[in-house]
Amino acid sequence: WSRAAGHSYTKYNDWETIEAWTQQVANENPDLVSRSVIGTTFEGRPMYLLKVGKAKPNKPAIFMDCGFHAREWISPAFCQWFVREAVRTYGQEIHMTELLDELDFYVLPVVNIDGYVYTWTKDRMWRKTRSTQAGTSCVGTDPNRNFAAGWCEVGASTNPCSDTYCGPAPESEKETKALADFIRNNLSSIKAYLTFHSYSQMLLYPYSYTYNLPKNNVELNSLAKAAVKELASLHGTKYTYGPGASTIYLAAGGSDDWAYDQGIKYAFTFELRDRGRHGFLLPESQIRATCEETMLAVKLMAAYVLEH
Ligand code: ING
Ligand code: ZN
Repeated sequence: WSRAAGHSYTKYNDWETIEAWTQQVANENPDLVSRSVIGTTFEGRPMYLLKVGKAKPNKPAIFMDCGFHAREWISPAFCQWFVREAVRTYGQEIHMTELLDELDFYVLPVVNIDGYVYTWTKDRMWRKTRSTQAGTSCVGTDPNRNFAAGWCEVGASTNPCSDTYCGPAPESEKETKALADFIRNNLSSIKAYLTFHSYSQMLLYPYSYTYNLPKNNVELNSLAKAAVKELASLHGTKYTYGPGASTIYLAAGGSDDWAYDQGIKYAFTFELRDRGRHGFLLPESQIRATCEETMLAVKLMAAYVLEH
């Protein structure tokens, strides 16, 4: 198989390197990792999904995605880190072993691959997809405004030139459609949805499209509180947490709100480091600490989901 030459967990990897890595990590860990393709991006790139867990019938699952927004490079770095820690510590560390014995993690390392490639080649601050449409020369839709959750009602733009353009219709983007189709087709097993963005150091849960609170608001609040406390225990990194609308801003069409309304009772958006000093340009020297502390929160949440 092709080797992931130059891949490093403590550096930002370009798409070609991440693509080779998905194959390598699956090939090297056949009892824990399998790779599938859930769709194709606007520019024709395959969207790889890694299923991480020990084979066993009828397992519950947690869906995790990274790289919704092209410039948020720490996010794909975390998904890669998560998979590495899973395979590295399985059979070594009791908590991870139990999680992988009892749960499957679906990990989509980069959702918006075309945008990610564009940030490496043309514009480091690009956010949206790279889709084009008739009637405008502006490119791209905000994938996190493109879901059918109060779609385009608030905190999103109908202007194709805007960075928060909601798109011509919900799931108009091949990338969001592929993600939504996969979740719809696996709703009976998926117990939690975790999506990783940056930056702000926040742990958000529904809703972002309305100030209404989700039915299990009290439970989500206490789980978020426990997760950010666990995260802070490693390096003291402080996260705020709460419903998206009141914690960050009102914004419709987000994937966590959509997943929640599909019936996935544990839906969270992480806003990883930092709080703005470096912003989207988080130095590579912070990848390790960011990923290590985030692992603690994710493992706590996974253990909670397994018990409930
Ligand atoms: N933040 C998210 C965004 O898409 C968000 C915040 C989360 C909005 C959940 C809607 C739903 O704007 C970043 N940094 O992208
Ligand atoms: Zn984002």
